[in-house]
Amino acid sequence: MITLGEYIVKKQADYPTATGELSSLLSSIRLAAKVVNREINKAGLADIMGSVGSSNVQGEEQQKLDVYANERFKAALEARGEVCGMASEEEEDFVAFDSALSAHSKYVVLIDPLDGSSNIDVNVSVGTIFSIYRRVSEPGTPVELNDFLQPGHQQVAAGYVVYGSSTMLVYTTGFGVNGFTYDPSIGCFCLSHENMRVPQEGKIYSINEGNYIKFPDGVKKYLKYCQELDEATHRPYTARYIGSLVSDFHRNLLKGGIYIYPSGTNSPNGKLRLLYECNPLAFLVEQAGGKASDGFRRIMDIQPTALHQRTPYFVGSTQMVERAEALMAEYS
Ligand code: AHM
Ligand code: MG
Repeated sequence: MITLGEYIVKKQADYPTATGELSSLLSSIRLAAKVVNREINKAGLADIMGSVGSSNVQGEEQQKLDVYANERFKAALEARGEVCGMASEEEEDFVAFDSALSAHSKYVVLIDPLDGSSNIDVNVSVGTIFSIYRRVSEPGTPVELNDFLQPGHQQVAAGYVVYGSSTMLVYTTGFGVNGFTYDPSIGCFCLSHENMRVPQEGKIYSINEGNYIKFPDGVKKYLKYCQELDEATHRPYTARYIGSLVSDFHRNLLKGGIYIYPSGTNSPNGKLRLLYECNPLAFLVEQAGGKASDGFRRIMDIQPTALHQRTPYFVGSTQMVERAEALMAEYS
């Protein structure tokens, strides 16, 4: 059995020039994930469910656990000084860590501390999504907005934690994707899914079909394709939508499938955030052999212009995403 801590150290040893900063940063995320996991497991018992009565920068109601997870990850990232700043879905501006140690760090972290948090009250899986970049400004100077507005292909590492029927941490540093399942009896994440690969073709499609009337024609055509009868291609496909991105993504990564959050008539860029949700999962899916697109172009090639920017999102098995893109090109 290999624990996540051992795995991080082992991988660092493969790179003699590595300074250990990234390893230490990943260890901080691992620690915060355990603390957040403990709280989520208690939801329903302690007074930690429900809303705090305030909204985040996107005007969405903040749940108590959103705020808690944001504070825990922020504290863990700041404590050891391996990160010079953090941007979070829950905060309007990026946060600069200004201790002497932090200011000289070369990494920034972008995070959705608790994705799908509206599902907590009903005991459905939620997740944390994180993304790590090397800063572009000079270490030692204050961190800048430009350090956070980098295209996804510049990511150094990315991952997610899914707090589900078991809790898992899945991450990549650009050399494949590995998954670790949390064993609460020993308090460790243990390597359970080595070198994860997403099937090129799948049978699951995940989309909030209640919004059908608002979808672009290309998406409507793709949904029709998914629902047609054709034995050779195993259609009709199966619809699965948890409404918790990390869980939907995780299932499709393991089984093969496509997740779509398209534009809508009132939301030209869809709902999901490029920096906190789409880019990190795009890095993971590409590392696993899959694809992530906004319907027309590679997600990780989009140059961000704002911290909380949204984008339509098509992610999963390569052949499924490519078919959806072809229909988008033809009809949308
Ligand atoms: P959140 O970051 O506010 O939790 O929103 C993101 C979530 C995703 O987890 C999920 O896939 C999506 O919103 C569901 O949206 P909808 O309810 O519109 O289908
Ligand atoms: Mg989210």
